[in-house]
Amino acid sequence: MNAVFHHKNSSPKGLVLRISFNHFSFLLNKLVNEWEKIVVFCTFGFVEFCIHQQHFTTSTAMFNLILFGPPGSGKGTQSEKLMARYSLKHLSTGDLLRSEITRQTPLGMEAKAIMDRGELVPDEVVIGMIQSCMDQVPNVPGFLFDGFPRTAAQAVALDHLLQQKNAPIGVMLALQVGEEELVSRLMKRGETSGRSDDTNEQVIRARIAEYHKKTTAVADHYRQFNKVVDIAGEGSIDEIFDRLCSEIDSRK
Ligand code: B4P
Repeated sequence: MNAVFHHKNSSPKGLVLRISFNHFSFLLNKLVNEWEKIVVFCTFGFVEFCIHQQHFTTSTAMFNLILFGPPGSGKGTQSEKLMARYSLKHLSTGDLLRSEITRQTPLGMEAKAIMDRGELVPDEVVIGMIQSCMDQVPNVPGFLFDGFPRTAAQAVALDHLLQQKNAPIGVMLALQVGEEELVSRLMKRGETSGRSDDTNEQVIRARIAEYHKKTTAVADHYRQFNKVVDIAGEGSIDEIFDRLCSEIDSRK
């Protein structure tokens, strides 16, 4: 500022011009110094904009649906009926993992130990399985994701996979069922299913706790795009199916 006061043009008008010029140079200098931060900021902004655009752009080619809910909420049961009605390609990570277990693959053996503790299989394993299944069926009317995504990282990965197809998630239907009802359904299924993760009440409760800890974040992710619809998941299987269908029909 000293330079301003000792400058030969020290009339009030000159002073104002000088101060403005100095202020402008200061800002320009700061801008040049901080250009790297600005480029990074703009890049992140652009990526975020693209993800938001993806969620608000409706594709006429595909309809993708996530059936969401805690273990035992009826995702598998309702998926069977939904894929029959809407000809969607059903992708269940639970079924894919159980098929690996049955075939006794190394992945299946590793997954079984994790599933028997009621924990989630690592993200990279399930994301890889889903990606390879999606690649195998390029021309389908849409996907019905059952039990996937189950973590925030899986949701972001799914968004990326669907972005490549220019076909975002149409809706997430979230089945709401009370904890005691979930435990009772899974214990009952355990009597006949042969599923080792259904026979022990402690494991079932651990799965429900894992859902609250890691999986509810997935609904928060899609809620920001206004894509989540809660569905009452107690009642007869057909009643719940009708509730699901009326939500889908209002969006297709
Ligand atoms: P999943 O196979 O996804 O199965 P689930 O959550 O146990 O059951 P679902 O909700 O499909 O219930 P269902 O219709 O069968 O997961 C199993 C395990 O795999 C996980 O714990 C995890 O370890 C692993 N896993 C899967 N996906 C993963 C991922 N993305 N990331 C990491 N790990 C993953 O219904 C249950 C029972 O209720 C059935 O017996 C059914 O007959 C009954 N039922 C259904 N609807 C009913 C109704 N309306 N009234 C009464 N009973 C009903």
